[in-house]
Amino acid sequence: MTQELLPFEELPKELQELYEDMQDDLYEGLADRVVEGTRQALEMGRSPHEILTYGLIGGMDIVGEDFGAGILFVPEVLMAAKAMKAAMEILRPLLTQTGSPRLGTIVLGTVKGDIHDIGKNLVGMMLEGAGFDVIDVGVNTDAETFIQTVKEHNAELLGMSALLTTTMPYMKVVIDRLAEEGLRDRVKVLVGGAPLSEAFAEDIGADAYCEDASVAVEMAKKFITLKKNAA
Ligand code: B1M
Repeated sequence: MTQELLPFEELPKELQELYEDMQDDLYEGLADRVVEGTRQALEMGRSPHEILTYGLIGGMDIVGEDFGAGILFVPEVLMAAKAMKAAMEILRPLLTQTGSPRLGTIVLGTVKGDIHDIGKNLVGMMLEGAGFDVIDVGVNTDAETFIQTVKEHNAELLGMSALLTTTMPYMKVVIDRLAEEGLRDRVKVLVGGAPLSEAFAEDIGADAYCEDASVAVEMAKKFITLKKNAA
């Protein structure tokens, strides 16, 4: 996932058309066709990273724009999300397969009030593939669940996702509870989600803002290496 991608315009014409068709099919919520396109791209030897970026996330970006503009509504976006998830299931084994030793444990969830989980799931798959044990606490997760799960699994890392401007402040509630429990020093907090920024992450006292799944993997590895070196 961290390898360089060819710019879209430099891909063979046939492949550009395949990804554009996948984007259209995702927009229309045609899960079977998006799955078929994903399989076809894999058969052509394309990487999961490229398929995700151009075929799936590219399509979901257009859905997001039209949703924001009032052209698409919740039922249509749900269909698109379902199609995206179906294709992600095809890529899951490729993204999670790892021969690397276990690096550490991360508790990962979408915060209270928020049910968006596509980005979180993708981050989870990538972390798993990089060698992390991922304890996924799901969506709409309150602070107590995050804290209890961190304790239960003795996790070194906590990852939170938020896609709404109304739910992102809840990340600070979780970080504050972590401090109250005396866990803040030993648990590194990674946050991500489309409306977040570096400045917001810093403001709420998170350890890292992860713009995408690759950055999440990079940051998680960095913190584990620092911890091992300090031991
Ligand atoms: Co929602 N929604 N939605 N939605 N939705 C957004 C977020 C929105 C921007 C759309 C828009 O208006 N343009 C808007 C938010 C506006 C705002 O707050 N500023 C919005 C809204 C308003 C809503 C509702 C309120 C709509 C309503 O009911 N009126 C409602 C809220 C429900 C709730 O949560 N309480 C709602 C509902 C839904 C659906 C259920 C229909 C569906 C979600 C289905 C699902 O997830 N199972 C949905 C979807 C699909 C979207 C958009 C279109 C796509 C999100 C997505 O999956 N992107 C979204 C528009 C957009 O984001 N442009 C939108 C693809 C995914 C791979 O990217 O999640 O950003 P992303 O994840 C990335 C990075 O952000 C990062 O890495 C990921 C991979 O690279 N990352 C992390 C994410 N989490 C991380 C955690 C980490 C690290 C990195 O931890 C370590």
